[in-house]
Amino acid sequence: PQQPEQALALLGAASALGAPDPGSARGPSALEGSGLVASLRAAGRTARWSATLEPSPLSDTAHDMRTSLQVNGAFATRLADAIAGLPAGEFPLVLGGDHAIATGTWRGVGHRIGQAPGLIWIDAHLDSHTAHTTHSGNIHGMPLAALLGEGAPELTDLPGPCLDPARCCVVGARAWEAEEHALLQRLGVRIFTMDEVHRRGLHAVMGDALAITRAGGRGFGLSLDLDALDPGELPAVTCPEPDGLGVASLAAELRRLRACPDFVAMEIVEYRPDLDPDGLCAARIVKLAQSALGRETMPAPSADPSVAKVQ
Ligand code: NNH
Ligand code: MN
Ligand code: MN
Ligand code: MN
Repeated sequence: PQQPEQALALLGAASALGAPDPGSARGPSALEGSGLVASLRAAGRTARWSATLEPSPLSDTAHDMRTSLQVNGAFATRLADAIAGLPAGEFPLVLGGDHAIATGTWRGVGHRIGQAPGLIWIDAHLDSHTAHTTHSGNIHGMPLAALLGEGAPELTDLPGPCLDPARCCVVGARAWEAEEHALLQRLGVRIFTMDEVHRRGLHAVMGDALAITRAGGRGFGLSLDLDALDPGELPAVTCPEPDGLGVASLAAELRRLRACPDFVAMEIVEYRPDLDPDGLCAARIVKLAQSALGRETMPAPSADPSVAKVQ
């Protein structure tokens, strides 16, 4: 099982530099405020909020593509360095921010474990545009391509290895443009669409996703874009897409990650607290994090007051 003695190191990545709306930059502070650390402790884990990275104040003057690539690449580099620099025994849980931060997260994780991790990318979208194919101009539509070494050098010249397409997959996809789909097909990245989830069930699909990304046992991670979930249950995201995953069914599948000793890092992105006035989405996000990262078996009641205190 996932080493329960491994402490969780939560790392905020407060950047919305890749998105069309600034709202996701407040994601880390909102999740911190909603008790994410305490909830993970209540689920049996040692956890600490290690830091929150903020973009340089000069960054929001980004208007043209070159500047956008530069400021997003600079932020991703700082994030990769921060992850690579975490103490060896800790498990990084990165909280976005928009999905462009993933460009830094997984290079930093690769640097940390000394090889490219496998990666499950749960998302309504494919995030595999380059600066040449993007329709929107938004960098959060590009991070998976960048992690695979495709696209502008600002997003690919980072510390740590690029991902191996044979050990990556996308789960929950239902909205994409032709060019990014063609890129993933050419590279051989397995795409589990929502249609396939409906046809085969999420359990079977996640079983395949785990087999692909865990092949070789060299470590794998999960990048969870919250827009993969159905907007009926999780509307507080920048790009909601109808017909998504249910919170309860995804939570049930994420519990399988607890049993994986080679699960090395997780990130959760695209939360928009400005669209979540009552905190309902935040509570669902906490539940998803607890499902993936909670201790496999709850510890027996203990006389130790520091353990008894957490509920
Ligand atoms: N494919 C679209 C674009 O490139 C949407 C990307 N938006 C996301 N990705 N939220 O996960 O702009
Ligand atoms: Mn995404
Ligand atoms: Mn998405
Ligand atoms: Mn459907």
